[in-house]
Amino acid sequence: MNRNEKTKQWVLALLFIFFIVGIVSAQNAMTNIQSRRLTSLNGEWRVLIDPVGSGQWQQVWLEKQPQKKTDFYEYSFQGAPVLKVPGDFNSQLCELTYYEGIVWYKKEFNYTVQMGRRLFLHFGAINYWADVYLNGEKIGSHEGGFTPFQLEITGKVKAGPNAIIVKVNNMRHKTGLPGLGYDWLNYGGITREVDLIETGSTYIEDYSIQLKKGSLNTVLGWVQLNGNQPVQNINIRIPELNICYKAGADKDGLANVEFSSTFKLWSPDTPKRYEVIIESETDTVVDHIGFRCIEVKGSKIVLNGKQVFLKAVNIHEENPFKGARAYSGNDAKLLLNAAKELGCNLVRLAHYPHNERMVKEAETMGLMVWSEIPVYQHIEFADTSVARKMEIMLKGMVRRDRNRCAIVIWSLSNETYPGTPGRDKALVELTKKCKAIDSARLITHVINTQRYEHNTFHVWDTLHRHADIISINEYIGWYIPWQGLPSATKWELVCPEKPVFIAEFGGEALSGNQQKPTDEAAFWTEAYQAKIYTSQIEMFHTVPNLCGVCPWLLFDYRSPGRMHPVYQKGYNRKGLLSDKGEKKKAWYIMKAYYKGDAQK
Ligand code: GCB
Repeated sequence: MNRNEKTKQWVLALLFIFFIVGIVSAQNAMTNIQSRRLTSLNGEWRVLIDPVGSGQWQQVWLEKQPQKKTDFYEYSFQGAPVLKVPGDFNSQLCELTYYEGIVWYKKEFNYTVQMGRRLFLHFGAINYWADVYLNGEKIGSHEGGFTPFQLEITGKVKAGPNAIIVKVNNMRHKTGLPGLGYDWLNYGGITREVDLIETGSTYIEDYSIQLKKGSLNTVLGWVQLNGNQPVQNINIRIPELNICYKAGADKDGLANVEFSSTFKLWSPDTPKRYEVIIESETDTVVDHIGFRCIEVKGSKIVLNGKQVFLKAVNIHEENPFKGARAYSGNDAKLLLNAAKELGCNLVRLAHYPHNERMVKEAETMGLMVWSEIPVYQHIEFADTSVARKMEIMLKGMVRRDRNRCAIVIWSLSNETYPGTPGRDKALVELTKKCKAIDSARLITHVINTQRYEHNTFHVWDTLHRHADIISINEYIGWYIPWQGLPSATKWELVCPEKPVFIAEFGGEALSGNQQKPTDEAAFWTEAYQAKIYTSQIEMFHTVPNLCGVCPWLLFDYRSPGRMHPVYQKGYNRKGLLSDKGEKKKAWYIMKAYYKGDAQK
């Protein structure tokens, strides 16, 4: 290798390191922030809309002010429009409806940190890239639209007003997660809460308190401290059960936890949670934790020792009535109440980790949760940065919700293609990593590449071998016509011993549309959609080891690629409910199936 080539390699290596550092420069967020000392920075933030990226060279984070009479700057937050945080920007200003680009956000705050205390700036989620500045200095960046991150700002806050400026960019990218193409509105902005969190010099960063895999009475977990006093006594108290478990954190701040008790187990019928108090010598965190055991035994899914059939529904993180990204407790109740009314016991939160309230509310209401990372369709698996991003997003998702017993399934990919270079290697590695950080939940990959010929499904993708459940998306009756009697469908499975979950099926209908003819797809009638559902239900009886089904989806939702001017108007109309909450015929069919016909 000549000198020039060597130099080139070094430059490339350095660029790669800078890139990776760019992705991870924000810190892992502490778990359970609701139990911390919080100061909310939600509310109105000033914004500059920057479609051509000129804020970067103008260095808007410096907020330069004219000094001389001849000075001027072509930006200013003074007099700038305001947007609500949390909230996507697309639904707040008409001119941003389909915007994908840069918006600069600014918020001022006053805060006094006592000596010896620490201060963190915590973002619930920003879609998609974020560069964060405090008082003119860049303090970190983050990539990924659906997981929380924090930045430590101890020692950086001054007396009087402090200014946070965030460059938010929701532009799609080939090596992003998701990548370039996806079937939902790319809501950008500071979409979840922003908080200042004050802690002592050593705080409880994270903990895992869940039943050991396969056990109904033994908790196996750990507590992780962060700070200059790692060696501490730890107590885990569950007052209702008279439990006071004592452990010791080691020089790395890690304490192992193992204790047994007789728990009233969490399930959809009895969503019991206990107050759990995690105490170190310098910090206390309170959580409400449920205990349950989820397993695959043979070809069955077993919850707390009993077989369970997953009566599920797909949900996007959108408030249908507002046409906006969902984030609040009320948004969560609206979506989850509808799932309950349908008769569900599980919600598939597609296609990215939804906000924390959604998961907590589901847990309170007695809904199992399927949580997933945005590894969706066309992903550049061969790009080394992508594997790293998948891992970061997986860890972010698990870290935030590992104590949420409602979550029974981690889904690591949706509709990826076996021919894509690097796919198998990347996803098999990811599966191993997921098992290593959480062995007590089920893992799946959703696949739609099965062949459907001569009324037979050939489910052949070998990625299924790495999953606990075979999850299949199929749109027979909509994208692909039936090839015979649904009740005579045949199956050939790559792993015939595993449970099979139909993770998506359905078709579109415009609510209220009773137009004729009702037997042609191109008229978007409720009758046509209803027929798909009755046929699918007939077909379900033919699926070997069927462990559950999950219609696509609960409500019609915004998807700019759906541009039929009469029937779609920018909406994916596969909802059982319209975006106004009207029940389509298919809703009643699915509800009746869940009430009676579905396996118990
Ligand atoms: C799928 C995708 C889902 C789409 C749906 C559809 O297979 O997983 O995100 O929106 O099909 O409506 O076509």
